[in-house]
Amino acid sequence: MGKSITQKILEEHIVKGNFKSGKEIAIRIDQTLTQDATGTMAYLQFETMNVPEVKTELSVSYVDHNTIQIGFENADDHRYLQTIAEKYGIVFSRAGNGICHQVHLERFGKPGKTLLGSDSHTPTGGGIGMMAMGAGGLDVAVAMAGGPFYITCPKVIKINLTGRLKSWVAAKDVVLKILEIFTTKGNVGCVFEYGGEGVNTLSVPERATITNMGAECGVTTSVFPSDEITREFLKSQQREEDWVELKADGDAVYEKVIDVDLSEIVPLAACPHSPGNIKTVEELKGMKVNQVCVGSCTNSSYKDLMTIAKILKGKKAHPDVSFVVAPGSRAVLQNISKNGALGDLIDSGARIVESACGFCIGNSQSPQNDAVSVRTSNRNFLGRSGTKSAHVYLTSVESAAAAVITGKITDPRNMEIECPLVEMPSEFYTDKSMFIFPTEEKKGIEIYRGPNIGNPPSISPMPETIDGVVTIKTGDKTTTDHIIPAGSRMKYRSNVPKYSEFVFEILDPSFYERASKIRDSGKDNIIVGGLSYGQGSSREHAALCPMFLGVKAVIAKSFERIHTANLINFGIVPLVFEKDGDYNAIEEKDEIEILDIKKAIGEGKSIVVRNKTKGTEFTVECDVSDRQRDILLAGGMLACTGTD
Ligand code: MIC
Ligand code: SF4
Repeated sequence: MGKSITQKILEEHIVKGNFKSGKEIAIRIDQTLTQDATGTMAYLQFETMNVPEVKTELSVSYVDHNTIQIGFENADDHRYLQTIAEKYGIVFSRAGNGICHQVHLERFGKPGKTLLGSDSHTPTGGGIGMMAMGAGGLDVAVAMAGGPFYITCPKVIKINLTGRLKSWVAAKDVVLKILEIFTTKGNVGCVFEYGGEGVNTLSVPERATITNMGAECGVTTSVFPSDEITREFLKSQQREEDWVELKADGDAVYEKVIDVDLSEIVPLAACPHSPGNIKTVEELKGMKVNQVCVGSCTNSSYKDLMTIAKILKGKKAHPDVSFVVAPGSRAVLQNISKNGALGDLIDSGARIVESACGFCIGNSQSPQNDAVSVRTSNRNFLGRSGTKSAHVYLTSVESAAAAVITGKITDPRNMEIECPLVEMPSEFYTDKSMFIFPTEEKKGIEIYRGPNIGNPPSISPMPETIDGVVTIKTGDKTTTDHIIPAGSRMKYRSNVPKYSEFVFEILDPSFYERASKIRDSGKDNIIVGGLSYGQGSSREHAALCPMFLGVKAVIAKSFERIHTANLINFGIVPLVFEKDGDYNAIEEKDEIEILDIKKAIGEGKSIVVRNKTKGTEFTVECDVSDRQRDILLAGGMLACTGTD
């Protein structure tokens, strides 16, 4: 029986278990990446593992999220990260060098390798044929220390691409189409594997846009073959030696095959407040636009920036549109500066901002109240832009350019302009001077710890019975941005007690006070959620801060993969309603008792939950592996052995 690309890469890396979908497997990790906002906690945890240096083939620490804030916190954190990198043999990518995923694709990604990143958009590496997955910082720390990474062996779904994209339709529209088909929920435990003739029409950056935003579907990752196009890309980055061919066998077996004809796709947009809320740009046309932001790890490659520069050459941004461009990497910026395209962008009125996450995570460029903001990024969750009343529409660079010119949402096909053709250079200008590579002498460096760096939080073993209060009840698709906001609050990532003050801020600003009172009274806090709880980011703070506030369990209709792992790593029990309807019968402030939780975890049996306020009972399930059971019982991963 033939094998898929996914099976080939995973089998080569399996250290425990077999390739059998639905079963837990442990895999060896070749490369890791961290970014600053998740990195400080990951390295604090790594330090507790007492390993003299990282054991991976390559580990890179990027600074790209918190780069331009007021106050000492970020700068102190950067220094901590730099000294940690030097001490433990990690490559350090300095602030300004670019967004981790874009830079990793350009400089380090290798087909056939496994990559684990403390960022949910790590699957960007699937564009170059990697098995690239997002995880919480603690799981990445374990991988750096030489431990395996555990996943549920995925179901592989083939997305068979045929045809060719029409003018003005982009890779972003392809992934928005995929989001329309699969939505943002119900895809946990799957991998999207791309194949078919249409693959040959897409460049590596276009493939990376597609795998990047697969994260919004909740899949484990997405992957493309590694072919001649991949080889050309690596060659142009002066890395041809990193190329290997990677393709699925002709008779590979898939869970299901979905056909997508590229020639039928039209410009699309994800409407507020979910990346899965898809409409055609044509349907939205005429809506007045206040802001356009081009960039983020989804759409900030050389190809993207050349596309917008060519469209805007000789034109001006509409006077009512605030227009910013954030190149994905310093290399992209250097290349468009050397060929003159940067000048065309500046002439058009673009405000060139730093090569960093910036607007995407809401730590700059928050739009005006009630604004319509058109962005090329991947998430438009409520409040993520920093302005709760704003309406964020996610589109391709082409559709964003049309909005810049007209000041309205406009189908780019209706502009009377010729569609730009961007050739990928045969050789990119490269300059590694913003990386700090590890050397033997640097290993003796003293680690810098500013006052913003706390200690990893302490943990307590699982109680016999969870006896608590429903502190908050949320709806379907509760994202990690709802649970713990980023943006202006992100500078407290290394300071858990302070950051915890903002848990659920966007949904209920009184949560912190109420949860602290319940915890201090000796009771447990319990969260109730709907479908797909924990969508979005890999930020382990969405588990860590609730843990600090005494949250012991989350009862939901279903959970997302990375968040489930984070909850378990921090000793919070993820419980699933056996009957979805029981969700309706439970309310905020209800007093709840989960009896014999210690005994029931991992037995795969129904667990009885007593609602003392209502005088009712219902059942939930805790479907975890034996390994996860041990972690939960110990109160979290840090109490376990660490690396095996
Ligand atoms: C995001 O896009 O939400 C982030 C910010 O990159 C997160 C990581 C974080 O919260 O630090 C992610 O995608 O995992
Ligand atoms: Fe950065 Fe945005 Fe990409 Fe997250 S999604 S890594 S915040 S650019």
